[in-house]
Amino acid sequence: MTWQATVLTLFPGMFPGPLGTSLAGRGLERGLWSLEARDIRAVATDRHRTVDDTPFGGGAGMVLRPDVVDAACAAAMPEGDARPLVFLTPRGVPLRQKLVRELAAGPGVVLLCGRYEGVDQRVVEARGMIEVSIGDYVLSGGELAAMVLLDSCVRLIPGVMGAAESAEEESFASSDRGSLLEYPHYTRPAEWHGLRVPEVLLSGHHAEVARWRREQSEAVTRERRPDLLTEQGRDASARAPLHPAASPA
Ligand code: 6GU
Repeated sequence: MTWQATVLTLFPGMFPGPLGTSLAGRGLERGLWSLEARDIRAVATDRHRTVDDTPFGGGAGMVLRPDVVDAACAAAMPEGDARPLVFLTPRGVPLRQKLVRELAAGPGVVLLCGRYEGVDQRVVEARGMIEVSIGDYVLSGGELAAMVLLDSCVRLIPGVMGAAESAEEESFASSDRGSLLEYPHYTRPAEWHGLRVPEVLLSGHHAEVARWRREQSEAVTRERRPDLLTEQGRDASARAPLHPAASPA
């Protein structure tokens, strides 16, 4: 019944971290979801608890060994565990609200956090891992990305969000890439340092407010995220080749 998150990491002390506070933390305390951070190093068998080795073919950095990662997965997932296994890596498919909704609707997730240069690709494929990235920038490990993914899922679990916070109306809410960025928000005072709140919001004309907000949403989306307005942009991740080098020019 409880949505179960297991994180496989070399730095279990990073969890729950920020997920232990705010909405997610309250949901955790109330048993609406669970979080287990497991140390990958705990399954290493040799004297030095080795988890990584140098990359075949040469190059910088270290690669997590497939036997160690496989043992960590096996130890974390009981026989018949139906939870998807997600590997956080900048090589992954971009995280979108559609995937977040799908993961949140299931039994939970097992998250593998990469460190060093990466994880041996054989265990990634043998375990059928979904490779996910949270954006086009490089983090020093998958742990912060795992927290981002978990936060985005947990807020969709029934009961986690209070009445005050609505999961609806927000940017990407209705159909993720088919939606618009949010309109700007204002509260009291109506004048601050000589700056007035847009008069239409004080008018009490609900239809005009709705129209102004829609126009603002369209304008900011056109300015910042024109890709969200075109079918091409919406479908870009679906059509993105898994192996760019092999795609036609
Ligand atoms: Cl999932 N991991 C790392 N290390 N860097 C990232 C990322 C993930 N997503 C964006 N950058």
